[in-house]
Parts: sequence; structure tokens; C-alpha cells
Amino acid sequence: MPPIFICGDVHGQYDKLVRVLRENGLIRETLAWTGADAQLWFMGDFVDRGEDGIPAVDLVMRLQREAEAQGGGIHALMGNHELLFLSAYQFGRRGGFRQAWLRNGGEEDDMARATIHHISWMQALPAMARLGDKLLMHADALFYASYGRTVEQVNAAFTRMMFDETIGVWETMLDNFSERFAFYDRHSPSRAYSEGATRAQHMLNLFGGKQIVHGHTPIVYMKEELPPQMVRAPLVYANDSCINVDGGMFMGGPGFLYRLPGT
Ligand SMILES: [Mn+2]
Repeated sequence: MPPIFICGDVHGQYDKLVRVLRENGLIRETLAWTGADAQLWFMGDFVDRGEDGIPAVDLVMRLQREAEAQGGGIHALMGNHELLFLSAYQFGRRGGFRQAWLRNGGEEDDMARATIHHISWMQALPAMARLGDKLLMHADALFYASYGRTVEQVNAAFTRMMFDETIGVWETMLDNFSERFAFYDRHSPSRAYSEGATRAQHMLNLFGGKQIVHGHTPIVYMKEELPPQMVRAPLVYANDSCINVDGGMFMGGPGFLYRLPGT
């Protein structure tokens, strides 16, 4: 079984991305792929909040080709910041999308550096994926279920929306992504009965899998006593039904890759 690694939200932290890939033996100093048949999954949110989002996307796109040629693979999910970026690219000031993107950490340099190749790559990203008994989605949110009843249906709905020029469709999609903490009991996380775990189970029953892996909500939002600099491992919560891999790299987290157990 080839190793499977998962990387949380990069948010323009190119240098940290390079470091975690090197630490895990996936690239060498020249930034060439050395991961052989390893599989690497990104949870989305490559861009915004940090200055080198497009360079990060660029690196991942190149490594994707190299990994594939060597029997490995790199995959990524769509994050809400890819959607924000795409909406600003596509609509500009129309509908207020550009202002909304800037308010949410948009970097003008990234917009200037984005080519049609980066844009098409982002547009093609799936919203969800099943990986053995893991259900991967960017956000710890329930709204995915409103786009379809299977992973394939949700992804098809997202792909259709990429080519929809209706402002309202994009507004709704971006609004949906403001949801977080769906699986986390913020006020009583240690109770025997967990509402968060019940909601996670609902998603797992719908889409399959035994555990949800997500990014979107930095781990320190769930463990407020933890300094961002100390976040080096995922947070397993909701009676083990959820794994948060967002190391909060833009907040000062060093970043990490989560290697799936048994791989
Ligand atoms: Mn996000």
C-alpha cells in the first residue's frame, strides 16, 4: 500500500508547503518529486491570507505531473478561497465579488500572476472525495448535502456551477462555505452524547466512509489553549468520527502532513 498523505489549508504559505513536503521525503532540494508512488491530497484553500498562493498552486500543478509519471499522484479539493478567487477573476467588481475576495484575504499579486492554466485547474477541483474509509471535504459543514446525495452528484453540481454565470448561484455557494464547526460541540465537547458526532454520522451515512477528514477551520479554533506554533498533528474529535487537518499555517502554524494510518 503506497503512503497516503493529506495536507491542510496552505493559504499562500509557499515556504511552509515546501518545508513539509521535504520533511516527508516527497520532494528534494531542487523541488523535484521524490515521493515515488506516494499519494498526496490537498484539502483546498491554496490561495488568500498569504502572499504566495499562485506559486503554491504552480508547484502543486508541476508536482502533479511528475508524481503521475512516477506512479504516484497528487489530488486536491476545492476550498472556498478557490471559489472566492474564481469569482473575483470571473465577475470582477460585478456583484461585489472582487471586494468580498479582498476582504477575505485576497492578494492582488496572486490575481496578477494567475493564468488561464491556474484558473482551469482550480475550476476542475472536486468538492469531495472518498478515500477508503475516509470522506474528504474542505469544510466542516453540512451544506454539501444540499448539492447531491452522492460524492459524484455533489462534484458534478460544483462543476456545473463553475460555468454558471448567475451571480446568485455564486453568492449562495460562497455563503454556504461560511458554515463551520458542524461536527464540533463548541460548548460541551466532552459530553457522552455529541451532537457534532451525530451530524458527522449523518454525512457519513449519506456519502459513505467511517471518518470525515476536513480543513477550513484551523485546529486552534477548536483547541483555543493551543498556540498556533505548536500545531503539528491533526485533531481527531467528535468521538473519532472527524479529523481536522487545518494546521493554521497562515496564523503561524508550521504546517504538517497527515499520513493515513496503515499506509
Ligand atoms: Mn476554507
